[in-house]
Order: sequence, then C-alpha cells, then structure tokens
Amino acid sequence: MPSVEALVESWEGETTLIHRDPTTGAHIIIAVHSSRLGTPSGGTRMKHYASLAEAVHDAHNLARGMTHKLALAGLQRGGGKGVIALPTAFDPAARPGLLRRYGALLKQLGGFFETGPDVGTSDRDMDVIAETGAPHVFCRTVEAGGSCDTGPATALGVFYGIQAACERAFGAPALKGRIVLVQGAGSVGRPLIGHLTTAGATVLVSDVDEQALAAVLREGIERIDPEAVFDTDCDIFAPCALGGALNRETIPRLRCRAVAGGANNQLATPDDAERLRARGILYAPDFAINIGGAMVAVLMEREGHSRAAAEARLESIGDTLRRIFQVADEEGVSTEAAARRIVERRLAGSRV
Ligand code: PPY
Repeated sequence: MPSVEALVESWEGETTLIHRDPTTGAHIIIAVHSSRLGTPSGGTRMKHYASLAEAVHDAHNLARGMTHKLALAGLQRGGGKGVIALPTAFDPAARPGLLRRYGALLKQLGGFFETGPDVGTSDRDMDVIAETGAPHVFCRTVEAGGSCDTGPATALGVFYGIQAACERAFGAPALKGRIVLVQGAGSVGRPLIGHLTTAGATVLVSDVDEQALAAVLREGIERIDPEAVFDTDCDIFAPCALGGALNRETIPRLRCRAVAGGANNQLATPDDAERLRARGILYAPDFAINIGGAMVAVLMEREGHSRAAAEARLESIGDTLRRIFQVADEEGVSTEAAARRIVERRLAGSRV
C-alpha cells in the first residue's frame, strides 16, 4: 500500500479530509471525489483498517464510485464517501460519542459533504449522527423522519439489474429456472434472495458468517462453501459481499454467463473488466446496478417523492444497464469502460 501522502498526491478527486478524533484515536476521512453535479454525497463506512493508508485508499475508491453511480442514475449530486477508521479494541460504549462528533464535523462543514449508511453503519447510527449533523444526514430511521436503511432498495435495484443482464445474456429477462449464486447474505444479499426466489430462480448462497447464512437458508436454497464460490456452475454470479471479488485469480475460475451483484468496487483493478470481457462474461458495472439505496434516499429525502414513487424509479436501473450494454457493443469496449464513458459525457455536459 502506498503512503497516505502518495495516495493524496495521486488521487484525481477534489478533497481528502483527514480528522483525528482525540477521544478514541479513530480517524475520520471524508473524501470528496466530485462536486460537479451537486452536493457530494455518499455513505459512511465504519470499520477497523490495517493502516490509515488502507482507510484513505478505501475512501477514495468508494467516493469515485459514488460520483459514477449518482451521475449514471441521473441524480444531480456529486460523489463522496465518509470512512471512520476505528482503532483496534474499540470500546462500543464510545460509539455514540464518536458518531455525534462526526455529526458536528459535518455540520461545521456546512453541506460540503452529506452522508448516509454503508458497511458498519445503520439507520440508527444515522439518527445519532443527525443529532449534531442534521440536515446533512440521509437514511435516519422512519421514526426519526428518515428513509431508513438502504439494503432493501439496493437489493430491488440489483434484482432489476439481474433481469437486464439475463435479457442480454440469454435473450429473455425471466429468472424462472435460472441459477443465481449470491455471495454474501447481508443487508443486500438477504432481500435479494427473497426477490430471486419469488421470481422462480434457483438460488445458491455463500457467506463466511454462519449466522447470516442461517438467516437465509430455507428449503430450495443451496449453501455453497465460500472457498467454492468461484468454481461453482451458475447462470448469474451476484457478488454482494465486500469489494474486490473479481480479480486475476478468481476471473479465470468463474463458471457463469454474467456477473451482476450489489457489492461496491467488485473489480480489484480496472484490467479485470477486460479479463471478464475476454472470457465472454457479461459484467453489470457495480456502480450502475447498486445505486438503488442512494436513489431512494435522495428521491424521498431531497425531492419529495413517496416511497412508492421512489421505488418505482428503481426500474430505471435496468434501462441504464441496457444502455451500457449497447454502448459497449457499439464502441467495442468492456461494459465497465462503456459505463465510464457515459459518466464522463454526463459530467462534461454538466452545468458547471
Ligand atoms: C451507496 O449507495 O453506496 C451509499 O453510500 C449509500 C448512500 C449514499 C448517499 C445517500 C444515501 C445513501
């Protein structure tokens, strides 16, 4: 991993802000990738990292992803991401205080960056951050007046994306009889499995967390050993765990026709998009397919939509993917490159 200084020097985004919380020793990183289309927005990831550089690197990549996904979805917001890098042996009793100080920082920044939940934070955490950070906080609980956790909306958007990928790969969007392997049975994987089984798909699932797995296993759902995920025959592989699932080691092993899942940053490196293309595996770019959570939050909390109206917009994720597949064909590039080209054209045509 390069040094923090080297990461900050080489990043193409607008701002890297690093704040140390003296009470806990945690580092708060706010990475603003682009404010071109509007207020930089993105979830806050809270976890322990091996080093500050790892945390900054994650914040940079996730913030870039937010710019791409918001622009692709046609939402007038810029991309950013918050990372709270916890010290080793973090005392859970210190959590509310840390979240309130994070909220105070957001308030001080005055709308420079607005946040919502991500891995390691929930709608209840957003309530705590909003005590000091409102109005710059999305996805508070319904009781607190927010649009609540993003997992179910992200999952529904991924489901529409999987249908679009099926249509492209097999000529019809129907999932009946298709085999879908879901990697990760967390906040997105779990509701996604529900949509898939309702649509008649055969679902295979894997998770390193036995408890998460137990919560989704029922009749007809087959469990796959985490080690065997990349070697298992399926029609669609849906990565819904942490990033980096697709890399030079795993791509040659894949036995699917398409990859379409909810995780952020699925490709370990940009070259991995070409590796998938060379193998004839259709890839639904992560930042195109996993915008559902942020989309519903932005539409409900900033554009006055009802939940039903916001959820109806999730179907547009299928349209976006169809457009990406078309551009990839027409321009002879990977779907990832096609999606980036669409984003660049959007950003170039922006009002700034
Ligand atoms: C994401 O979609 O990856 C998020 O970070 C979630 C989010 C982003 C912006 C507003 C609300 C939720």
